Amino acid sequence: MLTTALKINPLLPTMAGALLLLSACDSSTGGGAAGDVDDSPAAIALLAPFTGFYDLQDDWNGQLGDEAFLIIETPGSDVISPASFYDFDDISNCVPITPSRGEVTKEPIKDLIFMDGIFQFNEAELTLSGNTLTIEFNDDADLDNDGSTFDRVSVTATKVGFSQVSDLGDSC
Ligand SMILES: [Ca+2]
Repeated sequence: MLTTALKINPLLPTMAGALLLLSACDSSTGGGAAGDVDDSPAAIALLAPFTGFYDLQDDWNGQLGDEAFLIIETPGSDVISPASFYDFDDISNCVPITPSRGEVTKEPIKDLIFMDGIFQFNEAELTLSGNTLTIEFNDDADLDNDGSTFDRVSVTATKVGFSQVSDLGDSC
């Protein structure tokens, strides 16, 4: 399975390496490793539950049958969780090789979780309830079709038991 993944996705070795590195960091934080910021361990503890693979509802962007996936990685010692957004190609039935990349962080003062850098979700705030992730963002593309691009909308995604990009499907 790994051989196939390496063949279809040249990004995977880098990603696997990064995940290994993050796992290594993860085990050391159990001992209360000091961060640059006093509240780093608390912030990492808030970010950690968001780690995972999320399947967005089929009509997340107002189009039935348009599936997408969001991957949030384990937060690093820099208190940032890298995020990748894969808008599944429902016509060719494949996963784009290059995702939209961003990062998930804790708001400096409040216990809010933000996601930046993924253009589909401008100024996004994330909340998690069980396995359901809610992404609230500025409706720049008028996904709710109310004629306004100045409103906030939200979509939900369900955490799924995937562990690598190749689990999402064949690469385009
Ligand atoms: Ca709107």
